Amino acid sequence: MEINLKKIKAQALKDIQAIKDSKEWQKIEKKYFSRKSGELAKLLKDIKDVSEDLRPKLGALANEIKIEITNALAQKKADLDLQTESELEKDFIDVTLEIEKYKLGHLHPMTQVQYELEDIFKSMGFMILDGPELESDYYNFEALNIPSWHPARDMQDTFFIESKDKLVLRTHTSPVQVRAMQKYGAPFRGVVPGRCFRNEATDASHEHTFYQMEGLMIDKNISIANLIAVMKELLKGIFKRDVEVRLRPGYFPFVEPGFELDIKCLICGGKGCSVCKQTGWLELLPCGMVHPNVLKYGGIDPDKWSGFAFGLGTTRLVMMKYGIDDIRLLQSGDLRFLNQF
Ligand code: FA5
Repeated sequence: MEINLKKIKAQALKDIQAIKDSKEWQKIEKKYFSRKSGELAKLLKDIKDVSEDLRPKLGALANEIKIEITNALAQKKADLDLQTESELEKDFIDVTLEIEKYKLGHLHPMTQVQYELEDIFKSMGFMILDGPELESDYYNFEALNIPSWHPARDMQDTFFIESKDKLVLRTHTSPVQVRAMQKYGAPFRGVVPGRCFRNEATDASHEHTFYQMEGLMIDKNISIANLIAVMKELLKGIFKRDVEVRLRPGYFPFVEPGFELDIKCLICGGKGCSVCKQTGWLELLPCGMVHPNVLKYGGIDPDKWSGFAFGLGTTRLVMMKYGIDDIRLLQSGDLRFLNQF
């Protein structure tokens, strides 16, 4: 038996040395270690039949040889950088498997409508302007003919910022009127899309943060007829159908005369609902002829030039365009709502 063990060892080491690839490696491993037919396994089984006095010596020798062959096999595997079938299976990557596709987002309905409005106004020769959201008290109120003592300040409940420069979160986009006049002078045509803030008790049509688009046109002999023509062009471009509007007098210290352009509520068709506060009409587009004082603040001579201005409530326009019955949905970040646009 001792001779047999030594023969197996010699043969095994020879076999192992001759291995060239993973297939051969596995064949040799099976030849010696297979539980049923492996040569070492068979011999180890036979040890239990030898006499008791020889058994410990032979057992120890068999174990030593087993370890030597195991080490030689492991060394060969490392030398050839081989992987067994089960290892290969573990590393297998199915490159044909479908991965989850990227879900492309889209523009928020507010942004979509803002871009549409910009296109409409660009086609009429208006430039697109920007202005600061954190605005000075001067541009937000003073330069718009609303001095600090004026009761009209109550019309727009404001977030004041504690600062020596008297800053406010702008309550409307109108401050850019005077900024634009100072920068570009007359004649001028421009719109200012942007975010505004008010200290509001929110409801179906009022948010603390909402969007407006200011419009300003200054030239020689500008009249209310020009104002109405531009408003009609704007509503036709956005709604792509006839919508009923009404013009009524409205008070804003920075226009004279001033108007409110209301749109018949498209949510209830004019019957009355929570969005139009049961009136059937929704205040959408305050406007008017620029007050001479405001032209002066902008450095423009009111005896030579005149102009109109408007402050479109873009968030409410979006509600009317898409039939949204609660303004708060627009800033909710709820994908079930947003994915509909
Ligand atoms: C103004 O803000 C004036 N600056 C508009 C203006 C500009 C008048 C130029 C004349 C000339 P008013 O406070 O009405 O006006 O707001 C204008 C529009 O903004 C409203 O018609 C409404 O559509 C929208 N709006 C006002 N407050 C809110 C609010 N809390 N939530 C949503 N939309 C609002």
